[in-house]
Formats: sequence, structure tokens, C-alpha cells
Amino acid sequence: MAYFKDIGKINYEGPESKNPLAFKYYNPDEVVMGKPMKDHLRFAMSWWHTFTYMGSDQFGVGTMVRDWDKSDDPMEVAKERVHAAFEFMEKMQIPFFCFHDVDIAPKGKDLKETNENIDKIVEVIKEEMARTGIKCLWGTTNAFSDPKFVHGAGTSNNASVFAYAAAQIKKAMEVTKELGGVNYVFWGGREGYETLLNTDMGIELDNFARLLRMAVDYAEEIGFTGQLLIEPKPKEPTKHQYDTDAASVLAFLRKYGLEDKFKLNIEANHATLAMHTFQHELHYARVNGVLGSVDANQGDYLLGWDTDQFPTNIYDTTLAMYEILLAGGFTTGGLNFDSKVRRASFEDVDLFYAYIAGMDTFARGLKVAARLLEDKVFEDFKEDRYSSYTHGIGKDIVDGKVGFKELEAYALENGITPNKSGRQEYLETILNQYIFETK
Ligand code: XUL
Ligand code: CO
Repeated sequence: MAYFKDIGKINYEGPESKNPLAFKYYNPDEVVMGKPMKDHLRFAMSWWHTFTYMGSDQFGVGTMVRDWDKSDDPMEVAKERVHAAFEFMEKMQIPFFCFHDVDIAPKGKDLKETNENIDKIVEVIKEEMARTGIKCLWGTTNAFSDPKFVHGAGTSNNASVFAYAAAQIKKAMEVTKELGGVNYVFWGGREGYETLLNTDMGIELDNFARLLRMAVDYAEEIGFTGQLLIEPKPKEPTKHQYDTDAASVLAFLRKYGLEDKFKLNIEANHATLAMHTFQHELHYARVNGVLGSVDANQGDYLLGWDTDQFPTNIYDTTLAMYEILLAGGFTTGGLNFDSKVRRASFEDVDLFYAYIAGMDTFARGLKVAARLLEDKVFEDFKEDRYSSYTHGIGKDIVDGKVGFKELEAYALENGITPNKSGRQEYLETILNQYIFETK
């Protein structure tokens, strides 16, 4: 059965179009820097926000009434969600999806029954994947919602909870492999703490690393060759999440010798919560060689929590695509819309408007970023700005030829070469010009 009967396929109509159900900038086959847009952007739908989020918040229940959620049988609901999800992705021209284990199938009376439920729904998903050609970008485990994870999963003080989380990850990895997923994500969930008065951070971090090591070993054992990813976030649900930001995750991975096994899944709103820009987190991951994938959304600068809004800020998407292009583009990664419609946008058509907004803003950001890179606007400026390290004393520093004594002698003899302006406002104007003028 078709769930979005009144809505056809969303096509590219160009910037002049007034059709709200059309792309104005996302033109999947248009070639940008030698590659079709769809291969640069690798858009993915998040199963949880799109098909399980019903619009509830701390003050009220769900507002969304979905035809595919009508049955009293949770397995029927799960199956119909699969059909609705694939109809949606097909119409939206979204080539990938991402999921948590709990998003796709209902909980059973125990782990065994839950896993059986998952297996049954996976069969339905596989049929739809074969029918449509839509692929899995990544799978993950929800080891944070259930009450047993009150003290964390891999960082729980309760070893039986650690074991349960491991069992859940094992299953989710198997399922991700079965669905041909090209990445597997670890977001910390409740891996963090509320108060150090009851927390042994040392043992919690060691245990978390043990869990990740087991995941690496198991991936190898079952032949899952997808990229393992960690998604940083500084707070929410716990006051202090261990995977705070790109820098702290990298330090953690290096301490435990896991840095070659994981890359990062950078989420825009998590960057904001960490008091960083989205670009900062992408840039940090890129220069350290660990930029894996992206959770595309945006936060609200006036609110201190994860609002997971669809990305509509052209500056953020331009600078994000700039970093992604500089990284050489995605390999296994992609742009997963970890974004949800507002509670008041409760009609089915709002899902389409939301994804169109996000996809168009990223498509346009891609084109602006490509032009900025082709013209080497910022890259030339930076090259010149750091040119003192390409010759003379600067080159000696870089080549490791000098120490404090030689540098003291240099300073005594030569003093300071005058500094030059950083030209921030000039560069910001150029960025604007490219955003305004890119066709
Ligand atoms: C939570 C979040 C998650 C992860 C996957 O803030 O972003 O949805 O992306 O668990
Ligand atoms: Co996310």
C-alpha cells in the first residue's frame, strides 16, 4: 500500500521553481568537480527521527498521526514502517538509510525474542532494498533508552549490563553486515556521568575501551569490513559525556591504541553543544585523518540542548562541504539527516519539506564550496600566511634543524619581521560573494 499517495517523486526543477515539492538545488546527476552531486553528498535517512519520532516532548505526548502506525500489533507496525520508509526514500531520491536496532523492530520479552523480531523485519528490509536499490549507510545499537542502561552501557558499574550491551552490539553488527551497511556507529548514549561522587572514571573509560576492542575483534571475526565510527557529543543525556568532542575522542582512542580502527561521525548539533562550530569539528577530524561520516542537522544557538533541526543554514553547509571536499570526499561515509521535524510540523508532507530543505541547502553548499576550492580563495591566502615556514629560519624550525639556542641567536640578530593582517572581514566578504553569486 502507498502511504504518501498525493506526493510523487521529488525532482529537480531548479532555483526558479515555485513548486514546494521539488528540489531547487539538489540535482543528483549534475557533475560538480568531476563527480555527480549524489556521490558527493551520499544522503541518508535516519530511521529513528523519520519513522519512530512521534513528536513527544517533556511536556506532551506525540502529535504525529501516521497511517503506517495504525495496527495494534507492534510487528505489523514495524513492517509497515519499512514499506513507508522505502516509499519515502524512493520518492525523495535518498540512496541510503541509517538505523538503531530498536528503531526497526519491537522489543520482545527477552533478548532472544527481540533478536527474532529483528531477523523478521530484516527480511522485509532486504526485500525493499532489493526492489529499490537503496542501501544501508550505517547501523548502530540503542544502548541508552532502556532503564537497564541507567548507569551507562559499556561504562555501567553493573557488569551484567555491560554484557547485555555487548550482546546487543553483536547482534546489531551482524544485522548491519547482513544489510550490507558500510559503517557501524557508536554514539556514547549514556556513556558519561552525573557526579564524580559516585563515579570511577578510570574503570569506566577502561571498560568502554574494552567494549570497543571487542567490537573490533568481532567485526574481524564475522568479516564485517565497514568502517567503525564514533560520534562525539559533550552532554545530553548525561551531564558529561565521555566522547565530548573530536579532540577528546581522538585522545581516548590513542590512549587505548584504537586510533587505526575508528573514524569519527561528526554531528553538527553536537559540535554546537561542545561550543564548537560544525566546521571546527570537521576540520579537526580532517587534519587528523579521521573524518568518516556526518550527521547532518543544526541546533538552535539560543537553546542548550540537541534540537536536531533540519539544516537550512547555508554558511554551515558550505563550510561543511568545504571540509569534506578538502578531505577528498566521502569514502564509506555520507550525510545522514539526524534531524527531526518540529513537533508542530506533524503532517506527513512536512517530512518531505524538511528533507527537501536539508538536501537543497547541502547541495547548494556543495556548489559554493567547490567554487571556493577551485579558485583556491582561502587556500592561497593561507599558503601565503604561513609562507615564513617555507624558507630561512621557518624552514629550519620545520626541518628540526634548530633548538632554543639557535633560535635565541636568530632573535638577537634579526628581531621580528613585521606581522601582517589576518584579513578576517575581507575573507568573510569573499565567502559571502561566493554564496551570493554561485549559480
Ligand atoms: C544522539 C544521536 C544519535 C546517534 C546514533 O544525539 O545523535 O541519534 O546519531 O545513536
Ligand atoms: Co547523531
